[in-house]
Amino acid sequence: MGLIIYLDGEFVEEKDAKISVFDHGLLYGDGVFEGIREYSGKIFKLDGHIDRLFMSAHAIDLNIPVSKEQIKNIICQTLKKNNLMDGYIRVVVTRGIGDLGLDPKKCPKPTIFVIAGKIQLYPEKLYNNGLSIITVPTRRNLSESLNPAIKSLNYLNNILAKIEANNVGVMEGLLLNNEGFVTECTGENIFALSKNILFTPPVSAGALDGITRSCVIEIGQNMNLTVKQENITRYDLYNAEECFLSGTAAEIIPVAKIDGRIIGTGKCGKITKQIREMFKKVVIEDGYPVY
Ligand code: PXG
Repeated sequence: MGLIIYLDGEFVEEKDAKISVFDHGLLYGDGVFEGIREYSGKIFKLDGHIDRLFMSAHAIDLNIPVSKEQIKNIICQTLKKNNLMDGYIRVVVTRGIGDLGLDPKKCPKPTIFVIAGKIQLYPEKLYNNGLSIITVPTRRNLSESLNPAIKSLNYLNNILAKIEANNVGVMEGLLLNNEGFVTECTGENIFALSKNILFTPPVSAGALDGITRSCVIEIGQNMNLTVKQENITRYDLYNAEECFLSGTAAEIIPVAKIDGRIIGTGKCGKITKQIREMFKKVVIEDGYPVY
């Protein structure tokens, strides 16, 4: 049996969870989404994710027709219906059904669906050995064009970067902005450690204000590291002692190689390992109870 999906007010079987070919989420990538994790029956940073969903929607002038409390409730119900204690939740709100033109005014009712399932982006051994990544030719969208702070359904910028990484046999691509500063990877934020300073690009460089990123910043500060959100270059990354990526699905994963340059020891760094362990503790301590 497949998953039970929430779709526009109903819970339906996976095979029946279908949306219209006239939905502008599909026709134009016009919509927003969130990826959220549940650990041991508790949802990690649920309020942060819901707030970001509403901010993304507001930024594209999309009015989500249910309240934050209602969405939280829908998410919990979806997890329960699928008997999930450790799940990955995808919440999607699209502009809804319109005509073949792109005008959102012609889409009266947003489509909402919630999928609760499982996710594993990277094989377990990479959490010790580290990822090999490359800088991709595609640049991050300009903030003035399509702000990367908006978690929209328009992920072609990221997908082009992923294709470029795939084409040379690595699993992740690093995107620079138009000025050549580091922004983020296709689905994770990036951190570098140098002389007890933890660096990550500012959101204004063209990065998502990642929930895991915020959590790592807090962990770093609690470990008495200096955390700086400032512009960094590829040179800074190549010469960092440690480097890792952060994201809801990937959690915290070390980077061993960038553009063929070995980073630090070429394995998971000591501080990265500590941050990862602290993160694992936080995710089971904190959280919104589902059951
Ligand atoms: N940057 C981007 C562009 C993301 O999409 C993150 C950073 C990490 O943010 P959070 O809030 O999760 O710490 C994301 C989120 C995938 C995939 O398949 C990744 C995301 C979303 C959907 C799919 O790699 N990452």
